[in-house]
Amino acid sequence: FLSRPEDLGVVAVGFSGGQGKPGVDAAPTALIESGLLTQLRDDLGYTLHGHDDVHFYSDLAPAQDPPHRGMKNPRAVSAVTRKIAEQVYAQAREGRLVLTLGGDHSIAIGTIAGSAKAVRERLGREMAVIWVDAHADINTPETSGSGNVHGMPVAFLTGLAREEKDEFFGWLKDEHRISVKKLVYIGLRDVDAGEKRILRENGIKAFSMFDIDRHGIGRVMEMALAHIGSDTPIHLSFDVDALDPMWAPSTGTPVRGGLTLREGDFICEYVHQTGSLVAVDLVEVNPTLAPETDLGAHETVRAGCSIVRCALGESLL
Ligand code: 5AB
Ligand code: MN
Ligand code: MN
Ligand code: MN
Repeated sequence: FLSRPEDLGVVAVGFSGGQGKPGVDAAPTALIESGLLTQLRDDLGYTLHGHDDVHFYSDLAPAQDPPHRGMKNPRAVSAVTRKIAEQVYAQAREGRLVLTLGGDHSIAIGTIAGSAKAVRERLGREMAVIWVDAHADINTPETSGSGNVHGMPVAFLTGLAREEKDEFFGWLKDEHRISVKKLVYIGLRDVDAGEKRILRENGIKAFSMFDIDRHGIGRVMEMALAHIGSDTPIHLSFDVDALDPMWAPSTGTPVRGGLTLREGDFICEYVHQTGSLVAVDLVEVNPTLAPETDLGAHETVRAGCSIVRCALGESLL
């Protein structure tokens, strides 16, 4: 699906407004300083575009941002994700694979909106999304207990949550949205009661940790891809908290009993191998949250780099 598969558009997003803990905005710099982009260029042979700065979007922060429908920082998250959608779209419409380094998971409102629009325009196709996460991130503003938008991106992207006003995600149009039929979850283990109802009522395909233990990750990936259908462009949105805290402790909402690093890498390798990947997000690395020692932060950044390299084809022979 890519006209320039050797070209990689990079969007580095230092944004944390979709949740309450500072530090997740420092992730792109930490990932880049640990050598990720150099490896993608020198070892994997990509030509990089748009990687010169990490964007903090401070000019988009409104003076006042009181809650709306219970959402925290709604204007800031809406304005920043709108800008990210433009940045991702600008890379994707060139036929490049797009890598976004977050940032909290609210940024996927922008990354998926931008790539879905570009895929529709370039290929006349609907894109699929593989969402790898401990959480389903499909709360509507009304079902959310926290008001944190990083727990809502999938609701906005599928149209299950909607808003009229541009300043509260009203800028999201049909061209940006994805179908619930083309969405697959992997790694779920901490899903809110309201979210379980949404998944059930909409028949959304989800592979929980239980399914991974039962079938093994190889069989789960076969089933996930069979659900999406072969020959469908794929956007992979990888929340580092899908990994067990043993591998990725430095994240805002860790949940025990997760994927091994090897299982996470396998998911990415498998998706890369389909040849259908059009965009990848890596989100929720928070290098300032280091349980016990800074070793935790270092390990989490290392795990994040491994996930991205595997998604971009490192381990294929
Ligand atoms: B993450 C929770 N469901 O809505 C909520 O890390 C957690 O992007 C959301 O997956 C976790 O606040 C969001 C309780
Ligand atoms: Mn999560
Ligand atoms: Mn998430
Ligand atoms: Mn390749």
